[in-house]
Amino acid sequence: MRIVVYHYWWSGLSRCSIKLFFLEHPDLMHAFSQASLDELKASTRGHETRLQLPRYERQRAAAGVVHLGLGAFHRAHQAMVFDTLLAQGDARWSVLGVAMRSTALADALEPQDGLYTVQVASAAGRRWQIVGAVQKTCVAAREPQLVIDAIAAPSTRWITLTVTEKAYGPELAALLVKGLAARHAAGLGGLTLASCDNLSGNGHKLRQLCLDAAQHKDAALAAWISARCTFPNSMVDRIVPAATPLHRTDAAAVTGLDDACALGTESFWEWVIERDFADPLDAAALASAGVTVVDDVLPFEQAKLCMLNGSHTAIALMGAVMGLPTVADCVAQPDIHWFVHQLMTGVMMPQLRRPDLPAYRDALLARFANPDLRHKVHQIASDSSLKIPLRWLGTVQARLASGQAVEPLAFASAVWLRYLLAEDEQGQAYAISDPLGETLQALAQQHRGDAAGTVQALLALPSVWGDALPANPQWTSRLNFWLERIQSVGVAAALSQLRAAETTSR
Ligand code: CS2
Repeated sequence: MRIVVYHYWWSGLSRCSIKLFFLEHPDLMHAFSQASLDELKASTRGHETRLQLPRYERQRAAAGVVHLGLGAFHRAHQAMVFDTLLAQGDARWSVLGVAMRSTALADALEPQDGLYTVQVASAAGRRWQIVGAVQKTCVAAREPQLVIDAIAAPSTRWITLTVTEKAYGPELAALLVKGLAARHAAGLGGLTLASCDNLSGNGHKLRQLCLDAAQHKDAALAAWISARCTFPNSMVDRIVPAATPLHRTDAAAVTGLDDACALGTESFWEWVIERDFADPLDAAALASAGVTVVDDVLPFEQAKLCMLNGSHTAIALMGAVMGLPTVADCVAQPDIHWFVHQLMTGVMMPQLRRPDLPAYRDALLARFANPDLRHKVHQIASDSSLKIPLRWLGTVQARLASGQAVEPLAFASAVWLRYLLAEDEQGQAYAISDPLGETLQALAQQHRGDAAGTVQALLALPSVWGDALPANPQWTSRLNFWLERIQSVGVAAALSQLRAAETTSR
């Protein structure tokens, strides 16, 4: 079958026709597993141009990495770095992928022997890669002892985490500390615990969380963690939208295999991590796979959190309210493109230290415009009550402290308040996925149509705004102003007004 596909491909038949062929003949599509990968390797040897396969011997050694938070991002980012290291012959980097709660992905990967296909799309075209780094999967909520045993296994050297902002709490700490306690009791060496979540000082936060929990349990354990385990701060970057059925049919058209876990991403990726490893030799290993190892990650982390994630949140909220489905649809609107360029150039860049910020900004704008990603605004808008403080509010506070205007971010914050009505400007309802969702939505509904009342009620949430902002008259009056404009004329017209005002004031 695969030979037939390759023949079609080379003979100029479009992927689209091959996709249709598979849709008509699903029975001819092979299930995906190590055995079918081996067949594919044999039939394509020497002919890989747009399809890259894991040609190393998989499952030779026990997993060296326990990853918490198995999802699309890990599979298209850290797991692909580990795949490169495995392909270089370093067998220590295969992964036990732990989903924290949801069982679907872990259970779909298991019969596929952990294998999945990633479509990498850029202006230069598309390519596909089958990733072999994930050796096994499990679910922490269902099999906690498996995770604890894996953390305490002699082969384990690293724990990586993509558990999202909201998971940095007692439950995560308890799981990690149980595993580390078992490791300590077994007399094994320490680990590198690398948080890959979009938090500032993510390593420091994780370290504090673990040490606080360990201290409660056993002071000797806390001392061992502090002395033997490391928690490097890091910045991770790659845009990885949630997988859709289209990724599955696209991948099948190329591989002839039915991959229930296929996903897509962009060609850009970055992992900048502090030189702080339980095994110092890991710095060279990671660097050989394209990771940037630095002494201070802060300039990279702040630039990414503000310029990429901060813009993302603003774009997503505007798009959600205006009824624009994807990030690319949003930045194709000239006023939204202007807003993002202005937010980065005029507001964020002056306070950032990453080298060559204008080039970084231009690359970000091009990445946002990538039409192949189909990155849904509602995916990014989820958990905004946790993302806004990390992505926007440091900048707002710095600007208020130096007497500067807060305009672009006051506008974006007003859009968030409008977003909380859970209905776009065409009257289409949407779900708000946020730990504070019910409270936020109830407050927005209660004050519907009353800008000042909405601002007052929603600013009274210290977990989002802290204590100083709600009491700042400049901040509250600009929020009132923009929410009133958005309510009266809609986001697009209010945005044109902002653009006209900012252009004349310069
Ligand atoms: C996004 C991030 O969903 C979101 O909040 O801003 O997932 C973003 O795509 C990644 O951080 C890119 O590296």
